[in-house]
Amino acid sequence: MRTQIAIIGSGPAGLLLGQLLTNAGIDNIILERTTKEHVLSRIRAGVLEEGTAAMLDTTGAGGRMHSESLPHDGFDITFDGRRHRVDLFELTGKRVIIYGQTELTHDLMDKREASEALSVYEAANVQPHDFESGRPHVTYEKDGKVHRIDCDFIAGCDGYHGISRKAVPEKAIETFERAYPFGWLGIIADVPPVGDELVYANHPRGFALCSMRTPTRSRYYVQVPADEKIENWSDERFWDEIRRRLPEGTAEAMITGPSVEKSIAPIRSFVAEPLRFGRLFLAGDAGHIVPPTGAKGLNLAASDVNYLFDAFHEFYLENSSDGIEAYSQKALARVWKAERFSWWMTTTLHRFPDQGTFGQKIQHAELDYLFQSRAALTMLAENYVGLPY
Ligand code: RFL
Ligand code: PHB
Repeated sequence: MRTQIAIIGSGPAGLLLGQLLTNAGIDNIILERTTKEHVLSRIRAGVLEEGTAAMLDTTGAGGRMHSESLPHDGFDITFDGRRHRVDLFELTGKRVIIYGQTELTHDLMDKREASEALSVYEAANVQPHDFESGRPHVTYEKDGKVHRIDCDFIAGCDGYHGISRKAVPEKAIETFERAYPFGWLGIIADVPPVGDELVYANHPRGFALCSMRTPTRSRYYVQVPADEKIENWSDERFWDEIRRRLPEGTAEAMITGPSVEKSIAPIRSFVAEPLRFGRLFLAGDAGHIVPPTGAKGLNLAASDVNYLFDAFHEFYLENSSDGIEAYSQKALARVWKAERFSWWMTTTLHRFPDQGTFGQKIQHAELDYLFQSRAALTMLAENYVGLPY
């Protein structure tokens, strides 16, 4: 088989890239390790930047997002028993959009099926080859046979645990990492959200977040130790804990119910440099991870894809390699700013075991300052709604 771009991974990065390429008449094949149902069963991001939503629109898959998403003009931060609003729209003229990653992925998969571009699910042992040469190819196994796809370029959109980054020789790649001493225990419940907007809580017992998917489906998180076991968390314990971390009025307004999903996500910051190795490109979680506190992971996958699609478009339709040469540098410049913001949100809102009383006082002063200074609050707001591409 031959294609122009072989895409590894059918998450948001791979699907967005695939659809933009297909719409531009650039041939591509997506290879996905698991099944469509498995990809859709993963509960992840909920907050889209306007730029990400605009990209979904550009692919032609934005219809359902327009009718079902919830635009948010702001969110709240609570500390010291008080609730403070961050008015994103007033501070930046922009809002964010609540639309689950599952829904976005679903819409892109439907669009891809309608366009008849090829996606191979349950492709085992996917392996990129010869990407440092002019003749890259990818092999995979399916139904007991080894298949080979010859291509011009390989897009590694296979997430943090994927094969693309691992296929790069160690001496060609540098990685930067920070692991945090906590995880997020998250649940989904079919109950109305506690309010119209998200609530991020800094509390002596640890961080908590009240989010949502729809007016009848809530998403809640609490900070737990990194080695915490999910079996220790009954629904009752979860609801009891999150209520304790919220101001009285908010806790009282919370409607509880049985969880339909419950899991613990590790929290880390990670960047690989560069993001291009000859004819192999990394995009999305394959190249970088952010802690979810700033809601940036999926949005960064989208901005990488924006640069990468432009690069391929320039190559095939304008006969120029400039975009390809510049991809890594352009994408990393935006990635590092989102890394900084996500690290800052995480540091400001979580309890750290080794923080001590000095650290707590500094954190408190930081939050106090934030709500006394329009400049400080604007810094938060313009990062949260998304920096320009
Ligand atoms: P994905 O979604 O991990 O998709 C990668 C795909 O590649 C496949 N794959 C392979 N395929 C073939 N061969 C291999 N060897 C393969 N190895 C892996 C996988 O099966 C998968 O289908 O990466 P992508 O596309 O880069 O998308 C990134 C986002 O998923 C991620 O950044 C976000 O979910 C992060 N995130 C959030 N981001 C936001 O922008 N806003 C949020 O509100 C937000 N909340 C979150 C989050 C992530 C969370 N978790 C669980 C880590 C909340 C949480 C709890
Ligand atoms: C979510 O709804 O899953 C969510 C929202 C905001 C975040 C992280 C996750 O910062």
